[in-house]
Amino acid sequence: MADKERMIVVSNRLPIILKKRKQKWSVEPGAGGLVTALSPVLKDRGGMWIGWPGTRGRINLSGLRKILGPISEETGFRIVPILLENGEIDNYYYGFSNSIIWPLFHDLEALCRFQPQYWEAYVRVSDKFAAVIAKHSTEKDIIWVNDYQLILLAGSLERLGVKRHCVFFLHIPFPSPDLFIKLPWRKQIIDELLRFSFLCFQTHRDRRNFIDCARSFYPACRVVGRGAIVELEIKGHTIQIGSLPISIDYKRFRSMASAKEAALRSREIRKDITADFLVLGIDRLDYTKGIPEKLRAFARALEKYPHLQGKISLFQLIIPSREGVAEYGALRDEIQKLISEINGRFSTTAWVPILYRYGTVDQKELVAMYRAADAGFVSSLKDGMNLVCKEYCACQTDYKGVLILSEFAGAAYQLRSGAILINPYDVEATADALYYSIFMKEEEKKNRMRRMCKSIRERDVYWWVNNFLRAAAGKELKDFPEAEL
Ligand code: GDG
Repeated sequence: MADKERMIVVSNRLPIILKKRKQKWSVEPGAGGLVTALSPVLKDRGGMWIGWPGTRGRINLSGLRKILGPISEETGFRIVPILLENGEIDNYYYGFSNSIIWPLFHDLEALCRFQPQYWEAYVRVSDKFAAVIAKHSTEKDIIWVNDYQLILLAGSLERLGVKRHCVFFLHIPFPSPDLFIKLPWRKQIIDELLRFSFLCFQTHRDRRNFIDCARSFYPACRVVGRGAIVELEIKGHTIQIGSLPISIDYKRFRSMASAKEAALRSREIRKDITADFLVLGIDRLDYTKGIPEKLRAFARALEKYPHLQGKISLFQLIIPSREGVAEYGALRDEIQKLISEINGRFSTTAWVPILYRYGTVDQKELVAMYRAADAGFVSSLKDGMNLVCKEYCACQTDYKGVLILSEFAGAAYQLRSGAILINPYDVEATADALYYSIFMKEEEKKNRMRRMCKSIRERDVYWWVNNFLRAAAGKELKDFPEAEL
């Protein structure tokens, strides 16, 4: 494959923010790490991004295309929307994707709702995506499919009789065979994933789980090679299977955090907070993020080490997410109840233990918050990677911040030499980790943070995109210190 082949990125959601005000639609480019990393590649090779704009209800497709035109000029690549009917949103998106695959792949099978109509919609929407991709692409393009909502896409294209070079990245974990086996459509999912020529996971653990699951159906399959990319000989053909940790635009976060504006704003934040030590939690509202576990551990630290009372506060920002799924509403209520119980128990006239905000902030404010915090606290019960912890490190311009990180986040392996790793289910040990992070010597804090920053800087999101595309093209990886990953 030549370097400059066109790239078609496909993901459930388009990297744009669509808003409707007074019956009029407006659109802005999204600001996520994936779009920042892929934009230069898409501009360079040419190509497009295909996905759902996140809209519900009746919307005029030609009107939407008109407002997407100028945005495509701004981003430098075309944006092609796929509209979903209400039933498809309920059964494919909230149903199969977020009430089956999401909980199961995060080891929470008790939350799965194995409804047959969810599977039917999942197949139908994949076929719908395939028809649009077939129309907009040629055999020479590379089709980069992202994430768990679109596992069937290579198969949908094949069934349409359309030959395409399809590669896949899974942003979430892949479960072990014991859990995966519960899925009624387990064999279909394995067979469909095996249709991609390159399949890539966040960590070695996820890749090993996938290979173990594939082996349970095809015991004669064989893994050749070792390291970040291996070959899997299975069902009479060979596919490449990788493990490459996604990352952030380190330089961008670092330079934003180093700016005067961020310094001023972070000082303002600290002035408003009476505690000496500020712990920061930033999570999407999701039961996989271990937010109640984090709050309980924080409360336990206050109880176990009473001299921390008045000295330490947790600022917890929660980003609204999947408000259409019942579990998420219940989780929000549980979190709010816990916060009010903890604050009710410990607050004084001069100090509030947990400061809480439900909503989003702009990226400048986010960076100022990262910079202002003495510790970042990530307590995921399971997480594909977790970018928040990498962003927190990138914003520690003085290297003085401490990262408390769940060992169940994909990032734990890469950051293990600097983070304080915790098991979020272990409330006592997590409370002790908090205590330890407060009283850690400055020199140790700096050494740990320097090690993490080095690793994130060397393996940023550009490194990830380049190596993903090199592997997809069958080339050697670049700047890959095997020993460290
Ligand atoms: C999935 C996987 C994997 C958050 N609040 C605001 C805001 N954010 C941004 C953060 C960060 C992103 O959202 C969250 O990313 P995470 O990786 O932490 O988590 P998921 O959303 O669950 O992502 C995960 C990821 O995909 C990538 O593969 O790492 O494991 O679950 O970038 O900065 N951004 C702004 N305002 C906010 O209020 N601007």
